[in-house]
Amino acid sequence: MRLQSVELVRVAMPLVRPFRTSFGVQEARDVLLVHVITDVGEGWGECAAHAEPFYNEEFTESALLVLQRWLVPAVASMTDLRGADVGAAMQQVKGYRAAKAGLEMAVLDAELRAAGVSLATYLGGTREAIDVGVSVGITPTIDQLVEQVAGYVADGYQRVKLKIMSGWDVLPLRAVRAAFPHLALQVDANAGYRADAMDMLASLDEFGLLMIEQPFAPEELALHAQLATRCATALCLDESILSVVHTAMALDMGACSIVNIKVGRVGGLLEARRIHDLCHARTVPVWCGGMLETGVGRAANVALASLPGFVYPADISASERYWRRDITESFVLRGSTLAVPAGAGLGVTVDDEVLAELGARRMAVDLRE
Ligand code: OSB
Ligand code: MG
Repeated sequence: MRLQSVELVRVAMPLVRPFRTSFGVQEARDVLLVHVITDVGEGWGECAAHAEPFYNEEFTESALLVLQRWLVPAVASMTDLRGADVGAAMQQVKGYRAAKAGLEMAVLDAELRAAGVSLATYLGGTREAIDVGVSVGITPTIDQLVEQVAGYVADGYQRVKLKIMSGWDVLPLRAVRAAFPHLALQVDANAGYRADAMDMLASLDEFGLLMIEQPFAPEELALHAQLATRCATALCLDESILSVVHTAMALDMGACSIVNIKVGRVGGLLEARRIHDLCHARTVPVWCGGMLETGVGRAANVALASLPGFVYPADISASERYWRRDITESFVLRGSTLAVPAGAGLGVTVDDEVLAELGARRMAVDLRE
């Protein structure tokens, strides 16, 4: 296989409701898609970066530039292109893992479509549907939070993740737990706390949470390990986990006992699978995180989450939880699950008309270095 042309598609997609976390509020996503045309057909990928560098260092514009200037030319120079080799070809570029993930995804999609193999099958998926939950942002009032959670529970979601931050932790949790005594509940701090929150975080044991996700800064592995010895609730890392090496380090240090795997944070589907494999071999449970993806990235996430080591519900909700209209077929909730696409590649089709209606900008990339 070889690349014939690459198009980067940038589209502003308003969220159905604003999403507030400890690092800020998002009202729309600055979506970047990678569209490759190869000698065997086309493929699509999604770069999960957001408009601002608030979740991590990467942001959409930076990813766009790095793709144009270095990543696409590196992959375009490969004459015997295979998705499995894309990661190594991009190794010279440090970081920009969401950009790399988007390009690798597009090449894999093209390769697997041509071969007639679904991404889930290629990755080693073992389920036809995956358990999912919903990640609920910080709301103006506790009443509004309880109301939102009630709406998602009515939709069918059986697991809810609440975003927490300093000033929005024990009280909102107490209210949601009182309203839903048996709901599978977990929290995510997006690295918003410092060491002085240790006692409060340990006290969250009273709420019977599935896990506490990323309370401290990404590099604070020792602090996470200290908290792990002080509370009964399992700790999960998100922002700290950038690769399989980071995963082994965090596990060896006792900084977490559960791992959130995100394709865009770790540089691609195949690194994500390596993290899954390491954790599976060590009997460490993993689950699939989300970055408010469109149907393209969602399809990849759902395929990944069909691997056997993904044992907690994924942060992959139905399309309607994010978008008034998705750019692919919608993912629809069935009970508290989503069906794994069975079609070749990602198994979804990008709707050019919807992209046009949304005012997408399509940019051809110069393939030469
Ligand atoms: O920390 O998991 C996170 C969204 C954007 C950035 C970071 C995170 C999230 C979510 C939403 O929690 C998950 C989703 O529904 O896509
Ligand atoms: Mg998180």
